Amino acid sequence: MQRKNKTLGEFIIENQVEFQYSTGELSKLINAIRLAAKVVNHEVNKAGLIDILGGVGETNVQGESQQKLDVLANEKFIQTLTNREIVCGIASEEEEDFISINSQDENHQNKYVVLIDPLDGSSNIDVNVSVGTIFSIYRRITPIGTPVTLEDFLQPGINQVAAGYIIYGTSTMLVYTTGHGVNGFTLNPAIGTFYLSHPNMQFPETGKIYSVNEGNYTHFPQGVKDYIKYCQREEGDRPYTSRYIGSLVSDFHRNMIKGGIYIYPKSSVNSDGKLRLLYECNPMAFLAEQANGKASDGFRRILEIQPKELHQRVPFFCGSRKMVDKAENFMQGKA
Ligand code: AHM
Ligand code: MG
Repeated sequence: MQRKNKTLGEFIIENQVEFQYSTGELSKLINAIRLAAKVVNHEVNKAGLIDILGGVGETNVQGESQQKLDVLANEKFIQTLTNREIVCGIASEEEEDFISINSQDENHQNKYVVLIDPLDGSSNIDVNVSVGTIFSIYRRITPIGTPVTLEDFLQPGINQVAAGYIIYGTSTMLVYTTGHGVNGFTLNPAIGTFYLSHPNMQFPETGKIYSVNEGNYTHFPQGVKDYIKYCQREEGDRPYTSRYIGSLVSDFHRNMIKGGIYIYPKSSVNSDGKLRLLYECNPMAFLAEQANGKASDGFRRILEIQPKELHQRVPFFCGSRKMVDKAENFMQGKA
């Protein structure tokens, strides 16, 4: 039984003690993410007040126009993690290449690399709709004390040590896993403290919500079209409710609490879908599995995909286990 009013700081320390051989490095890293989350939260909250909205006239490596808060969030996370000398490398959705930290320093003993999507769903910022930050942590595979290489980042999702997201919503929450379940912490903005508000989060086995951008319906594979029709049919507990925010973190968070499925399939215009395996799908898949949910590309377990490049995209089906099973059956022509 969790004590009430437990803070994220207390939770991190308690859980570190539980791992006998823990050096505290991962705890320090999660603490650094907690700090960066508060800084970005502050910026996101004042977005409507000051003139920092709108594109900066640059496009990111995916060829999409960047908004100022994306840039800011990217800077804040990289700065916080770099200044605290807590990781040996960072890869960000907003950066073309990975960043090697203290790569010249032979005494540099940090063993973790972090992958981040600093501000996901950024098309929602200027309309005051929830956005999020997604992070994913791996142990490097090249020797400690040498510069990180691409292979340290191109690890399958099953190798993740921790993953989580921050949702800047009606409340700001930090939700994460270190492979021992999923816990959610809500920020009290008055004192800048995250409190454990959602211990041991679990996807309901099944649900009644489907989240997919139906505007792209004509471009979807037949399996997805058939699954959408299945969701809409009046039969059993259907029709389901359609809810799509267009902000992965928010759609995932709602579906985890209420039960549902999120789908971003491939289409005739995007052969691999839109979402990035390393920055979006792997961390969400790790969280989903830790919360009794499931994540797939329609055919394979997301966490077992061997990444080939940093900004690789992949179709994504994620949520309540039975719903993902059903959608997979449609994709595989078994329904
Ligand atoms: P982004 O990383 O450029 O913000 O894109 C990712 C977002 C997800 O949060 C969201 O689920 C999806 O893109 C929405 O895409 P679409 O507008 O094509 O439905
Ligand atoms: Mg994104």
